[in-house]
Amino acid sequence: MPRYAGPGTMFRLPSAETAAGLNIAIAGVGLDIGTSNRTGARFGPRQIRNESVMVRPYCMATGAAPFDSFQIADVGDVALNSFDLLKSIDIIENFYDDILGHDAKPASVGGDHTITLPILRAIHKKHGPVAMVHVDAHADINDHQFGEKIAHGTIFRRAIEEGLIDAHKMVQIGLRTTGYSAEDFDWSRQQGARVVTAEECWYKSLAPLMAEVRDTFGGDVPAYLSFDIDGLDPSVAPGTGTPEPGGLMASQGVEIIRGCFGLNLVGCDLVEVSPPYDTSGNTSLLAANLLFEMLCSMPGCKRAD
Ligand SMILES: [Mn+2]
Repeated sequence: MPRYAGPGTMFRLPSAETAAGLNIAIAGVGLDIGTSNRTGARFGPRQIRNESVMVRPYCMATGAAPFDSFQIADVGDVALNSFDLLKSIDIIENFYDDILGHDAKPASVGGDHTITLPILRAIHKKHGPVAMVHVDAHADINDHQFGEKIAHGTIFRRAIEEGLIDAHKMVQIGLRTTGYSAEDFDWSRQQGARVVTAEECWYKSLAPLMAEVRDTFGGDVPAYLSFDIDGLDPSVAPGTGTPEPGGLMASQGVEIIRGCFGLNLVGCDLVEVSPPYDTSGNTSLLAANLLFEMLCSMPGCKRAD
């Protein structure tokens, strides 16, 4: 598959030409022409790779050892057409068809949230509809943005309409601030999704919520974790295109990801890091650590006794 291999690899892992022989393929998708406001997420994969060099191989809290558990490599970045969103969507879907054709699970780094739609289209062909854990400040369920059906704020409506997600097994966590109408989050609820606003998360551990999610989803149904960094508060993750105040703490983001262990995760993504707005590098550093936690939550990841 055409790809761009940037400098360095995620977590200093081996680089691979394809996902052949891998359990998990880490891929970068530097798309940011689906954004409605500030761009820059195209630089996410390379900056998160840079900041990932200090991520060590063992999780001290859970004992998880993803690199002892799985064959994981960095398969590089999807070679996008930065002039054409719809062509890029098709290019991404083809890239993920190839990863999934090798029976590898994709762990993706965006890029803006538009990338999740073609990834889910590819996953649907292999696994059918997925259960969804969606962390975000926004529901991303607009019918259109500026008249466009595909953009970073419409993808979960498209994915539900296309049957890619089982909306009765969907939870959206961290939604908040201002909407285009007071009913903005209701469409998700009408489809059967559970909406957990940021206010419902304030001052709390999210471990009990995730225990409920595991009960609802079960351990067999294919599940997907889509983590928009803007679900977290701008005080911990300012480097993103559409920051919103009153978001989740970094520790709550970690709890959500750790709480996915026990689900049958078939893929995950971390999106919307925009390095030009990440002047300290800390948003990318946090993103690298969250991506590591996602690997730790993949089914079958070994834990120390
Ligand atoms: Mn989003």
